Amino acid sequence: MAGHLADSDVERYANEGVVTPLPALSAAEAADLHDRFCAFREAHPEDASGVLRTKPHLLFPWLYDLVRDPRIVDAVESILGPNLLVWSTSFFAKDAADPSFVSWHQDSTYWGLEPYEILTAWVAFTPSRPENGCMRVVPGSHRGGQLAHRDTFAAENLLSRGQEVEVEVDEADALDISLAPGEMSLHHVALVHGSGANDSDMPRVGFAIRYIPTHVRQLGARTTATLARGTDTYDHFEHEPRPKSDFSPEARAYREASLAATKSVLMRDAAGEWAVS
Ligand SMILES: O=C(O)CCC(=O)C(=O)O
Repeated sequence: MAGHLADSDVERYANEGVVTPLPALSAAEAADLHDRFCAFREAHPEDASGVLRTKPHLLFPWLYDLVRDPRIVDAVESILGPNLLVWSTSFFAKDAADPSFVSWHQDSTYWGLEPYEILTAWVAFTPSRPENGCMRVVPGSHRGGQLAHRDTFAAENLLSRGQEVEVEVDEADALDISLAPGEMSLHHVALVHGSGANDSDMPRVGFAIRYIPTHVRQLGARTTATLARGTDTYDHFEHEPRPKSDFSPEARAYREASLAATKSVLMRDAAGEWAVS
């Protein structure tokens, strides 16, 4: 399983802004997590899209435990160091024959975090391949700095503002992040990435975990984060509690309050509505 990265992977991350594929969980664990995800969606169809898109680890103990799983956090520590917070989590789910897509973008654009020592561990709960709309990245693009973006609020776009880079991305430069269930990729916050529709008969579900070292700051608001490892001497974020049971009223109330602050940062200056919660 992944664990600490080899020096060659750390170097690859520095040069390309991505390391993939890394083994994180067994296929059986990924299948069990996918079953839980599907069971919640079936039981709560009216809540599911919002709840699962933003900080679901505050609602489900099994997701809270996943973001602190040493098989994932060891790999993250190799890049970001020993004191780590989870700033956010999101499911990126596409059903079979689903037109949903993710436009080319950099995560750094609206997150209001500084410095850009931020990475995403994208954990595959199902196979994620070109035919079902796997994530695609432009290796090395994180070294080009922050690019201008425009908001589209396109209906099928899974991003909160439908944001996309204003420069043309040459598809020939893109790398498909093909993952088997239980594998993960790590990508830098300024890496240009996106994904296409799912034209297959197989769902595609990934769980994105956003890690930061404790010295990273949130500009514009005091928000909350989960301590994944080590100690936090900076106190830039209120630490989030582990939910006691699935989707409990206490956990839902805590998450709502947490999102209110985050929303004020993510949607500042936006022309449209908050789309993911
Ligand atoms: O899952 C996808 O297709 C895109 C994921 C993404 O944009 C992200 O993790 O930042």
